[in-house]
Amino acid sequence: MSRELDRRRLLGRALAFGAASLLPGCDYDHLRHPDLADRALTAISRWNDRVQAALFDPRTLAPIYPASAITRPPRFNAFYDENQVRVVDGATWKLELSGLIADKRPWRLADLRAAPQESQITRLICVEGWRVIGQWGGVPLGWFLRRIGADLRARYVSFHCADGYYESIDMESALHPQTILALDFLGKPLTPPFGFPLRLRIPTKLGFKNPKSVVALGVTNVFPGGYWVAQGYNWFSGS
Ligand SMILES: Nc1nc2c(c(=O)[nH]1)N[C@H]1C(S)=C(S)[C@@H](COP(=O)(O)O)O[C@H]1N2
Ligand SMILES: [Mo]
Repeated sequence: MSRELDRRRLLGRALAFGAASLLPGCDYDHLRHPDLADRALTAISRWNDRVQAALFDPRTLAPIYPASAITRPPRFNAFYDENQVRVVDGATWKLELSGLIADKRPWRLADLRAAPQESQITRLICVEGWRVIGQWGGVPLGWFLRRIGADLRARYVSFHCADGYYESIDMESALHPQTILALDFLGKPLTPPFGFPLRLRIPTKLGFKNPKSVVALGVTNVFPGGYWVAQGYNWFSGS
């Protein structure tokens, strides 16, 4: 068995194990001992995070697709309905910076537009059981973190959104070449439902780790968690 296959099998098992801890409505003993079971499952999930982080190879690229494979129309998802999306004003919007960063001056949209841009046609997978292929363009997060003098040895990069959503990723995934601060979808500025003016686009992780309408970015060694992680989803959530 090749090293790559070996890695994939192990990863598959780690993911399956993680997924099993999320099965809803099962008549397990944990229904009678919710606290104990919750703590055990959280411990398993955190162990799972460590296994996934150890298996993550920052050189492995997520699959890329031809333009003909793009899903039209795109599919919206959030913890509310599309007609409840709050519209961010691009003219006054700022990306606030905090934590282990040398230059914490906020970035405006024009500053980000002037930075190097990357475009990718990749797949977004939602834990609800659907997937879409889209084309996102924007500033590589690794470039951005270096530019602001982020401590690249820190463990986490966190994101806060206009709608109160929040997420965080490990530094290695943040520095992955396909991880971008996306400004564009199909070559045009993101629309409000899909994360205007800026969303994280990280094709090596599940959909919920792609926060939309980001307003603040932090670099930290203190585990920041995330909206769905707080509901019991696995944090690393590679895809
Ligand atoms: N701000 C914000 N970002 C978010 C969410 C959210 O509720 N609010 N939902 C996440 C989930 S669960 C998914 S699957 C993707 C969906 O992205 P899409 O609307 O581009 O398909 O956005 C993620 N980012
Ligand atoms: Mo999702």
